[in-house]
Amino acid sequence: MPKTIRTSLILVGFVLLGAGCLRFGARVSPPAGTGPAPQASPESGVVPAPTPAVSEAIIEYQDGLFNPAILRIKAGTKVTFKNRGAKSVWPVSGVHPAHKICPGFDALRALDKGESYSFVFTEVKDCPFHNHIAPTEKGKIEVKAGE
Ligand SMILES: [Cu+2]
Repeated sequence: MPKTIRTSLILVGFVLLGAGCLRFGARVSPPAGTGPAPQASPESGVVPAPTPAVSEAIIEYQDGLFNPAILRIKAGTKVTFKNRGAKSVWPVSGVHPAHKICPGFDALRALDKGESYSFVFTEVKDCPFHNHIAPTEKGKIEVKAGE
């Protein structure tokens, strides 16, 4: 029965074609930028240069208080103010109302609950800060020389 044989061959052909597609599909590499960056394996003896650690510190604000109220950091540290409470906070450099001691350190608006503001302190100096919408709520960031 040549017709049956031909039909069988066609079916086998489709099956093989399908298997080939699956194998090919499994080998397709992810688009550039989505996978992990290639790294040298420890066996190769090539150790990738360590990326400089970005220092970060957090000051939480809740119910009129900054925690910590006094923070000592090294120059280059990123400080993030996080509002944990229902009351709004506007972190800004002292002294109210001029805010000129640490230029650029100003959230520029009030942060509601759950919002945050970050600033990188690069200059070695003391940066007193306050809540601009309640200027009696204060704290200080002491920026020391890095290593
Ligand atoms: Cu102010």
